[in-house]
Amino acid sequence: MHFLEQDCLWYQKEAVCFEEALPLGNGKLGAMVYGGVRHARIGLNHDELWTGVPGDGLNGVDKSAYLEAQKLALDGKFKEAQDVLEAKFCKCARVAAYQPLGDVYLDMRAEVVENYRRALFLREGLATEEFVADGVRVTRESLVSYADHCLAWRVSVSEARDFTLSMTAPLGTDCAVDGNEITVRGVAPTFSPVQNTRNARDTAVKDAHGMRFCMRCAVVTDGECVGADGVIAIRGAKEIFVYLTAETSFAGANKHPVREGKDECALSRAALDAALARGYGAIRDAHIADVSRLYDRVYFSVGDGGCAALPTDERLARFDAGRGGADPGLYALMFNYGRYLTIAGSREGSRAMNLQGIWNDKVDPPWSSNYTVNINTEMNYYGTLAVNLPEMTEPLDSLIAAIAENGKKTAEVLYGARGFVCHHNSDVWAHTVPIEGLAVYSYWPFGSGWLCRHLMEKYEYLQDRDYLARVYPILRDAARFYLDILTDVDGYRAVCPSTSPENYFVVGDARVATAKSTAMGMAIVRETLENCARAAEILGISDDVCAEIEQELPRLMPLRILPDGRLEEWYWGDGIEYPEHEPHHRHTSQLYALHPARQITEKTPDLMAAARKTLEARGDDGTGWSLAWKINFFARLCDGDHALKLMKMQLKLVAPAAEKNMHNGGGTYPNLFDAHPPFQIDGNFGFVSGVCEMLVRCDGDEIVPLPALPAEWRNGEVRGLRVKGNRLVDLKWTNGELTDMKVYDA
Ligand code: FUC
Repeated sequence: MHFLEQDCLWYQKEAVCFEEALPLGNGKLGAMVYGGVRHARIGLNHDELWTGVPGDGLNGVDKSAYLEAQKLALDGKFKEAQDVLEAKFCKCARVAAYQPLGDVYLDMRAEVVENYRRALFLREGLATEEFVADGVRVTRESLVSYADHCLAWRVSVSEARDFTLSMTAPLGTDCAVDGNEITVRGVAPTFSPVQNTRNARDTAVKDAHGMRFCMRCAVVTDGECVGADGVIAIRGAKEIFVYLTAETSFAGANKHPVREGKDECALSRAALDAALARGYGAIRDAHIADVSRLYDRVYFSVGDGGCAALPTDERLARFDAGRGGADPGLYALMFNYGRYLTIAGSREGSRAMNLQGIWNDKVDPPWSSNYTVNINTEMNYYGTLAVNLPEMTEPLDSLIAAIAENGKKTAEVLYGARGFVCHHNSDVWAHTVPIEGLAVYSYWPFGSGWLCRHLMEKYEYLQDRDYLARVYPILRDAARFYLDILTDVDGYRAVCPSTSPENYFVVGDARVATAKSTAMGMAIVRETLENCARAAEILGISDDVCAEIEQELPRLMPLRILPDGRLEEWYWGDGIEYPEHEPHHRHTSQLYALHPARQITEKTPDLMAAARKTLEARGDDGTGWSLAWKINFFARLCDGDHALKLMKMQLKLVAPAAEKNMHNGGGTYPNLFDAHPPFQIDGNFGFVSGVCEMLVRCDGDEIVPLPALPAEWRNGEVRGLRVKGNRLVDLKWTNGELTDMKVYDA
């Protein structure tokens, strides 16, 4: 195996836990390759396998609670407003949980194992293993193909050996072995097992009335296959090919997975037959062509430290120990890994990536491995357009479309408003209601607005008018909702009450989240209205919503600077400045206007200074995604050195066995997955976006090269970054100075 410093992860040991295993995927089917000699394991996921069934989840909540809370907040009774919301509004259904599909194992006997190597080749999308077991040389290679809808696994041995193939599934109800094939069928529960309850699995399996799945694998070998006792015994094989397909009954966010479900058994059968007919070589060739075509669109390097010969976990440990300067290739590797994860996790026709992308081994995953849209889902796609993978945002478009549909009833019933709204959590059923819980996260009607910024941004990147025309009704409905709930607050128009995820201020001895208005809320409303107006202008549309927007925009509550120079997070309007409960909170929501929005720029120097002050007061520490967001903030502030400092913090090695406590600070696991902790994939993508933001800025027509180049990145090159206006940019720099810049049509 030839390891490359910037395009390859490799290890000298098999993975003993999820955070060491290596991810493969085609958007739908996800695989975690643990490797291993005696008991080789590949963990499996399907992006449609979630708990739950469709439903509005309203649980009888109506708009009276919101209106009552609004009145209280307008009277300065902030705690009382929160109490009302928590008693009567934040009472809707909780979201569904993303589920694991199962595992496939290949066992062999081995006494003495030598020269074990395990790797992931990003450019090819291949996971490999090689070792010598009792003098026999074994090589394995696995891939998950987009074109052929299957996982394919090849095992070659220098002398014939015996193996056993088996499959397990935590939600499995039925496992059938027939000759060279295993079929596992199962069904997900209709509710989400509660995180951290010991019997989550048992309860889940008892209520098996939800999404069905069927996974099948077939063995092709020069040896002999005997299927019996739930396993396939493979005798005297020098070569083994395993093909695996899986399908669920998911037929759409509003289709019941049982009554209106797809025929997962027939679909997985057809895919398996097709894979068997194609054969490994053809599947492999097409797969490499597919992945490398996407991967090769961008190249980035800030130098080669000659570290290819070091295993990735050792590289990370050395980097963390302060020798980062000697391994600049790790920045490129982390950037390339993020691009790889997008290619593996989000393809046309798949679901949008959730908190763990598509990779999850638990029936009770952290935060249900859901769509958390008060930053996390959006961060998953922060840099996708900039690294020129626009096709990979199609799953996000389709999630937004489903949310726009379901969020109409939520807007009407919970607010008496037109348009649509989504609160802070969603799932495969396009959940939009405020989940049962605390107002500090649950009462937050801004998810719809934040998601919709992607629609306008995608248009700006691609300049595709047809796309804009298609998504305009969604943008208009997002705007309509805010137009309807804006209310008079001290001479301005604001959303009252408002919260700022997920921080509190302190009133007396109470923690309170609900103020008259918030900086983030208003930044999202402003952006939504402006985007809708601009889209209408581009499309030559002039409707009632455009007229209302024109009237409301000048009256929106502005951003404010506090006496100490920071940006105000909450607006109370009663002359008191309430202290923050957690001054170093991981969310820095008040800076939404700086990033991802572009309301705070060089054109607003006072707000730029306030943003910097805010960041200084927040401090650098944070969870994985929090560090990644701060990289992007400092890039927008043109402070490359500070952005790099945060990158180094993000590249801190987090041991998988360490307590998964978010207050320990974020970092990176041995498999380079972002550590919130626990594993949460948003930080991987926030890192990618951070690199792009540091290297090129494009607000309107003007392209600014290297707006936040850190001093340490003295020499470097980037090719193929996409910017607005459907253009690509190549840059080269030496001694910190730009030496070459090319801008060309995409
Ligand atoms: C929000 C964040 C947490 C975590 C969770 C999934 O609640 O505050 O840090 O990212 O979402």
